[in-house]
This record gives sequence, structure tokens and C-alpha cells, in this order.
Amino acid sequence: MSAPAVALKEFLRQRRQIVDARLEQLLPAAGERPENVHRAMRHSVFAGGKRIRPILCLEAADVSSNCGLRIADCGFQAAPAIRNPQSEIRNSPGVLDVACALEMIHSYSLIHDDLPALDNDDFRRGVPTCHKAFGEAIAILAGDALLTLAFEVLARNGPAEPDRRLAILAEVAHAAGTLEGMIGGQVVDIESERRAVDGEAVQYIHRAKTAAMIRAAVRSGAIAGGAGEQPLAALTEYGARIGLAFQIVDDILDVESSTESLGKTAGKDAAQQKATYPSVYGLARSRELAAETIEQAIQALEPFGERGRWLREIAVYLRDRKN
Ligand code: GRG
Repeated sequence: MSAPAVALKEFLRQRRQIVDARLEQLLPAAGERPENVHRAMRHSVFAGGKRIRPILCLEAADVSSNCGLRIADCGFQAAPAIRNPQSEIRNSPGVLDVACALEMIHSYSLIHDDLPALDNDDFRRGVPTCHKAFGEAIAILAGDALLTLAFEVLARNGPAEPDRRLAILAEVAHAAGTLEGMIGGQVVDIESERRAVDGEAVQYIHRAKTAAMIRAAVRSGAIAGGAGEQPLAALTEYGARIGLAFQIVDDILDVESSTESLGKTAGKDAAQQKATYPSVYGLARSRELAAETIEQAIQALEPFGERGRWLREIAVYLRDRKN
């Protein structure tokens, strides 16, 4: 592995550790009543995801920060857990909790996506899906609970500045919704199964289902960090591009990778006759489109110069990832 790849691996590992430690504090304890739903929430959140959305949020905040905020200085260990509403705002870890809320919403979407009524999957992140481990009713409720907790965390623990906190709430809610958002994309995805779709339709699905939340992760971090109009526009472009490329690569991996390396059932898109980039453009052209889209994302970072280093490296990592 080349030197920069090693450095990025370490960067991602450290960021994951910070996010996981805070998620541990924010999620209700497994022994807290009603235990079953809390265990189910933890089963899915701590099954070992890449934490890409929170990491993007943290890094976008770092590059945008006009007050030299660094994640290392955010003092999250001293911050109270969510159940302490009186004191948490003053000690808020701000952007870190925004990042964790994004991961909660992502985990909710995976739990619901895996349900028998949707993708009907048995494995996710290398472990049994939530409904396989806890039953369908608890899995639905665990997903609902993660979505709800995410908005409580955003409302209580977002950035101290009320305008930034509100802007992030609106940003995330919209991206998770039906208008060019995650649920909208998922609906069109389901409705496109076994139908002939064109490039415009598959791009809509990917933009809404996957890219909207990734773009929102980058934008939320930028807003938390106080980005001005131009940096926010550049980061929005970056987020939208890597978000689209992320799902194109996901489609390619579904064709090329094994169930073991993906941690979820490979080859499902073809089995369910899903609208994907490989089904519309073929594998070779899909690879080219993913690479071109990542290149556009990297170009959007130019104004940040050296400060954009990790975001650039993350874009390349997302292009080359194997799971
Ligand atoms: C409300 C019943 C109901 C369902 C909603 C919203 C939804 C279902 C599904 C969202 C669709 C979805 C799961 C989009 C994301 C697709 C995707 C690429 C997931 C994998 O993300 P990674 O690779 O996963 O970041 P890890 O495991 O690393 O976190």
C-alpha cells in the first residue's frame, strides 16, 4: 500500500473511533427499558459500518471552520449524554453530534431497507440483519427509534449558534425525505424493479436515495463550521458528486464482489432486476462514469488547496473501495 493510503487508513480509523465513542454515549444503554429495542438499535449501529457520512461531516466542518475548530479539541468526552437536557447545550460537542445523528439515520435506513417488504436481506455489515436477529416488529421500531433519536440529538446538541442548528435540522430532514431525498429515491428504486429504465431515471434514484444524505452530511458539517457562501457551494458540489459516485461504485461492487467481502448479499441487484448503472450503461462505462464523477468532486475542492487534502483522499478511497 502506498504511503498516502496508509495515512488515510489511519485518519479514517481515528475518526471512526471518535464517532463510535460518541455514539456509545448517545444511544440508550442496552439494559435500559425497553431493552429489546435498545439492543436492536445497538446491534445495527455497532455492526461495523465505515462511518463515511459522519467522517465527511466532521471533515467538512474542519475545512470550513472560521475559528480553527479541530475535532481533537471538541472535548466530546466531557459532554453529557442526551438524557441530560439541562446542561448539554453549553457543553455541546456540536458537530460531532451532528455527525452521529447522520449515522443514526443511515443505520435506520439500512434496517428498513433490509426488511422483508423491501430488500429482504439476511445479512448486513457481516452480521444478521436487524429483523433476523430481533424480529420484524422490533426492527421496524428500532429503525423508527434511530430516526427519532437523530432529530432529538440535532435539536438539542447541534452547533451552539441557533441559525446553524436550525439550518442543519432542515438540511437533514429534507435529505432524508421524499423530495429529491432518501425515501423518494427508495420509492422510485422499488417502482423501477423489472422495468426498462434510462440514464436519467437511474441518476435520479442514485441522487435521491444515496447522494442526498451524503451531500447533506458534507453540507451539515460545512454549516456547523460556519462556511461562507462560496465554500458552502464548493462543498455542496463535492458532496453531490461523491454521493452519486458512491452509489455507482455500490452497484459495481454488487456485481463484482463476494457476499463475504461486502458483508451483505452480493448479486441482489441483478436478481431483483434493479435499476443500476451497470444495468443501464454496462460495467466498463459505469467504472468510467464513477471515475469521472470523482474527478469532478476533486475539482470542486480546488479553492481549499492543501486544507482539502483529506476530502480529496476520501473521494479517491470511495472510488477504489472494495466494500
Ligand atoms: C421507511 C419502510 C421504510 C423504508 C425506508 C429510506 C430507506 C428505506 C432506504 C434507503 C435506501 C438506502 C439504504 C440507501 C443507502 C444505500 C447504500 C449505498 C448503503 C450502504 O452504505 P455504506 O456502504 O454502508 O456506507 P456501511 O455499512 O459502511 O455504513
